[in-house]
Amino acid sequence: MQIDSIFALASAAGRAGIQVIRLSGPGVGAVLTRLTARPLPKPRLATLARLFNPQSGDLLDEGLVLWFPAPGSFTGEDVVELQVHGGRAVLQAITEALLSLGLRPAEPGEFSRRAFESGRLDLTEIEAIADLVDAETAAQRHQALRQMDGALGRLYEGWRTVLVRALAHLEAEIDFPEEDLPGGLSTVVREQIANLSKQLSDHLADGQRGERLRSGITVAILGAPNVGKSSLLNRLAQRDVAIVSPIAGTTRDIIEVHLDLGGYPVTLCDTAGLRESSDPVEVEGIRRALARSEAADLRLFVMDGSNPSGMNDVSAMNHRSGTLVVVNKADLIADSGSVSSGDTRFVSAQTGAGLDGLLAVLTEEVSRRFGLRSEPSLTRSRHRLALRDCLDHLQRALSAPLSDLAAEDVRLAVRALGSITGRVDVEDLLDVIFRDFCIGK
Ligand SMILES: Nc1nc2c(ncn2[C@@H]2O[C@H](COP(=O)(O)OP(=O)(O)OP(=O)(O)O)[C@@H](O)[C@H]2O)c(=O)[nH]1
Ligand SMILES: [Mg+2]
Repeated sequence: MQIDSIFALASAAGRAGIQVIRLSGPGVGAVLTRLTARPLPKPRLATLARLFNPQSGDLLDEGLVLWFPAPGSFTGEDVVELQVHGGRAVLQAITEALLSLGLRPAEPGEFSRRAFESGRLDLTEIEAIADLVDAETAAQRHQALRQMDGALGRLYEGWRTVLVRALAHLEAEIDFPEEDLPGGLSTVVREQIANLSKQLSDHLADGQRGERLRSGITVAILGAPNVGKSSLLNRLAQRDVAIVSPIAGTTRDIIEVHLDLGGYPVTLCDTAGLRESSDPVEVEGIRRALARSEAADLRLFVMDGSNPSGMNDVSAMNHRSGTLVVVNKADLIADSGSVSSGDTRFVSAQTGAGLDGLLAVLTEEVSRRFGLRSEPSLTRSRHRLALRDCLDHLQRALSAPLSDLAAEDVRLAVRALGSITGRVDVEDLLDVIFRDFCIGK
């Protein structure tokens, strides 16, 4: 099969000091010699060169060129990187030259796909590159880097190896049965499968921390009308996002702001005040508030400290996991009794008192629930589905009445695990994964 050579802008488009154009495929070495009108430079060393249009001889730009001969490149193919001046005219001129030399523009994700197909990277590592590019906070960056380093892939490959071994054992037993063994699984294989099932279940019961860290953690602010929820949101966001007024029932829609909370990506949601109402718009707002609070990872239940009558429902809320109680308007309370303790924080959205403490507690809670652990976490629902599938087959293997049936289930379990790193026939999966990549990656 003839493999085309491709190219794409690898850096962001627009005016910049430098832009990087990446070329990959069997023809790119020849293309570089034509562009520079010089022999190939030393591999992997930045070399200053002038680039010409080989047809017209027109000078395109002057820049650094890098030559990565296969297989020591990102894609595993011959790769060339042109570091030229940023800007449209340069890009346009070089694009025309590359097209005239027979290269074609890369499809989204095509460089990464080639890296996978040449065995340079497994799927979890490639997904990690996408996550790193999308990372907005430090914790997201750390998680992506760890996965890119292959930690998650190694964990799953390790499990797959254990299963492949168990399968070999099982098949040997089927081919060479011992007279005195009863049907079903031998003790050794049964133990191996049961052990692995336990590890898989533990890994799956992780509170979705890896996925949450990737996509963002939701914190809902809720409470009765007029207690200062919107004021608190504005304070925490450090801008005037939500309307604040002394009229109870001001907020109707859910208002979201994105924060970097100590390195964690957090979406903070202000909601309508909770109360009995006959106004249909307010009723809908309250319905939305409750739904969002249900779906949120954490809740800030806000109360008005200057109005003790509204403090009744605290005990109910306080016992709900993932809920911090915030007593607002501390500036209106006489000093005694307004001491933050445990999950109850006294603050004033008006003066800002107590907010640092609230932020610290919130960050600590987010970090405890969603921070990186020593073992890698799964980061995508694609992984979760494959692991569940694997676990189902293992459970079925354990209860199979005949070893042949058990073996078939173990084979399917191996396949499910392999689909995470791409160690099986996953052609249909690939399209889904690479489709979301941007061009040049
Ligand atoms: N003294 C004092 N007043 C506050 C404080 N926080 C909010 N307020 C006032 O309380 C009133 C209600 O504030 P909002 O932030 O609109 O309250 P809310 O909970 O969003 O109200 P709804 O949207 O109606 O549910 C406004 O007049 C605010 O200025 C505070 O810490 N101290
Ligand atoms: Mg409000």
